[in-house]
Amino acid sequence: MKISSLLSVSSALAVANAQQSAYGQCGGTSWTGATTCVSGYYCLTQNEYYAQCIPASTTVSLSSSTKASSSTLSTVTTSKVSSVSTTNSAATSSSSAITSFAKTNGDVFTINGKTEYWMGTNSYWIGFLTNNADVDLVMSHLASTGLKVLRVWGFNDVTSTPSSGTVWFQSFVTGSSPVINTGTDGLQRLDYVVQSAEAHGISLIINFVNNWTDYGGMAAYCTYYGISPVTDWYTNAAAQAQYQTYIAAVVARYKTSTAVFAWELANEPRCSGCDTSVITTWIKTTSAYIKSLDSNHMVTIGDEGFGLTTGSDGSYPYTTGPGLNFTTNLAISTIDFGTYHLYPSSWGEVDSWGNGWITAHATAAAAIGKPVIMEEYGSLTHSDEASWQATVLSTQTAGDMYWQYGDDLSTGETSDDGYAIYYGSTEYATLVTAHAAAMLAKAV
Ligand SMILES: *[C@@H]1O[C@H](CO)[C@@H](O)[C@H](O)[C@H]1NC(C)=O
Ligand SMILES: CC(=O)N[C@H]1CO[C@H](CO)[C@@H](O)[C@@H]1O
Repeated sequence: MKISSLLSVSSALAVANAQQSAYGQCGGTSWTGATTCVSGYYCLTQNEYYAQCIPASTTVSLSSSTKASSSTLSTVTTSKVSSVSTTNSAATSSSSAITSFAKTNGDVFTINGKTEYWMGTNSYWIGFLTNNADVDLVMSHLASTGLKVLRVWGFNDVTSTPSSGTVWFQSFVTGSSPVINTGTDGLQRLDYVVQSAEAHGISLIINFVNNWTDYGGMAAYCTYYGISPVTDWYTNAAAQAQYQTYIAAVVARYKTSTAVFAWELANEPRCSGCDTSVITTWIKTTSAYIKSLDSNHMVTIGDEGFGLTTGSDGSYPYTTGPGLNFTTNLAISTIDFGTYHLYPSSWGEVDSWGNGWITAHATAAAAIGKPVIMEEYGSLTHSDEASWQATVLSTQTAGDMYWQYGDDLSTGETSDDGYAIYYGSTEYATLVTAHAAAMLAKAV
């Protein structure tokens, strides 16, 4: 998911003075209709093609209205207390600890010796928390929910060095060499995430760079090395050398950890307007490089699943316009499984369109003989997620991971871009706890 575009909303909020109805389109390339929203809604830019009117109070109301009751809150408080007492135990192994490396098994996975379908979720922010008890709280909630895999940002690139207390992993400061921060505000924060995941029996997908500018991304490299356009990042020797240096630094830290489910090349790599061979070559080179460093762990791409002939309805996401060919990339021998994302409203589609997208990827991956996961998915209204989950269950989809996990930490509620589902909320019970159980119950 792209996060920064969602943060730019507050400025849009100030100018909203009319007209598009709730959830209607309000902007995007070649959009000629209303660009402001009815009262109570604001125009959220989802991407260059699409902006949508969403409730102005999303952040506040989703988190408060979906919180079930004070009894829920007391549950949270109780678990928070108990998790504080487990802080020390994160270092030691518990009965839930994972003792073997995750692997593929045909078109499903074996995790900790068990071959099963699973549900997971995403938390881009967990490696940036500075309080160990908060990390443990999240991990204990994931474990008690029955969620198996958590995807986290393994990058945090900055272009100026933040003051102490702000977490960053790699800096690109003009006039200085790039710095990989292994200090207490650096990769030691990710170390704690891995340590806590190990203790709680949670598997991690860790990625290395962002397509988007949130937390630096490819743009941070491009500014530093003077690369333009940014799509040249994939082929620029200096950028790729530093990217591999960063990968080597992260992989070296967790190479032997059984909590790492897979390494992931990037969050949502795209190369709009490029021949698909650009990204395919980059995937081949990078995944082979990671395998040369670490043969224990699986490697995946982190792409959105664009460029698919199987099941195509001809709509933009099925085309190679964003620079990717899903089947060609999944067939690369050093890629263990496929990923795709699902945000119909960001892509100008209706939510029900998602069922075909899920089926198409399951069919395409089965033909290649590798597992596929729906790695991120979200609907601002949460109204069609249950039907997507039913499609996941009825197709050969090895796992699904909703975007994004929400919780109540020592610093307050975690961030909500409109998609968050909070631990303890009524939506959490139906869309997360119940679906996680259904995935684990599905016969392999
Ligand atoms: C991906 O590449 C394969 C092999 O060249 C081709 O058959 C398929 O049509 C391509 N997919 C798209 C969406 O162009
Ligand atoms: C580095 C790079 O190519 N970033 C891309 C991320 O995706 C958007 C949308 O397609 C592109 O505009 C960026 O160029």
